[in-house]
Amino acid sequence: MKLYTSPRAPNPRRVMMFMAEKVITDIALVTVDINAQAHKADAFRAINPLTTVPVLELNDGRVLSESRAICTWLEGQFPDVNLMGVDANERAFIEMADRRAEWYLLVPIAQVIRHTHPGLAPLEQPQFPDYGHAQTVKVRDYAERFDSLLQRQTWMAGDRFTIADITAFCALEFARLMKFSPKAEGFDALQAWRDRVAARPSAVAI
Ligand SMILES: N[C@@H](CCC(=O)N[C@@H](CS)C(=O)NCC(=O)O)C(=O)O
Repeated sequence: MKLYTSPRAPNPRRVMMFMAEKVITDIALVTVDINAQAHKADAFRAINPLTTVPVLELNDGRVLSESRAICTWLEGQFPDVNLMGVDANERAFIEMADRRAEWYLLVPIAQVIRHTHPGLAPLEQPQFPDYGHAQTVKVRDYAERFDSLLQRQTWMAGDRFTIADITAFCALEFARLMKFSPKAEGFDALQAWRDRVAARPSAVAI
């Protein structure tokens, strides 16, 4: 198996952190330099026509190219250290938390950075800085709601660490590029949660 990944990019990081939590070490890592547009080359297009990372190539040649789908597959193959729920009841609530982290943190953060950061210009053409700055308001608004949630519970999906914490953490790490800090915003519960996640060994997996 091969995981096509790219250092510092938030979606590959989600999968790398998920693998680190499960201590999966026997998947070969192939670095794709998206800043150098390696993902737009014919060789990579043949693997993933959507030209995004991460991509997991299975031993039978099939390819998974959505972070959550990759994690679902890994969860099935490496069930120890459950991160996605032990039954349909828990899976539904963890999926809800994970999709909220993705849609209300990672996506708006990515939109801000992709449309305002010069370093992302090679990937986002044309950039619309006004649109990007407008998304900053949404990031703050959603972050405040996550802060409220974390005043009532320890982890994104409730009382244990799950994939939802990985998605939200990778989103907030990426948000450093837009100089967003929960602490500076006064979101103390979100900051304390972020620090809890950052203390895990998997948090260094990029
Ligand atoms: N929905 C996809 C999103 C993948 C994605 O957008 N990956 C980014 C890196 S974080 C990428 O490959 N960007 C390349 C580009 O924008 O050209 C997933 O969850 O895997």
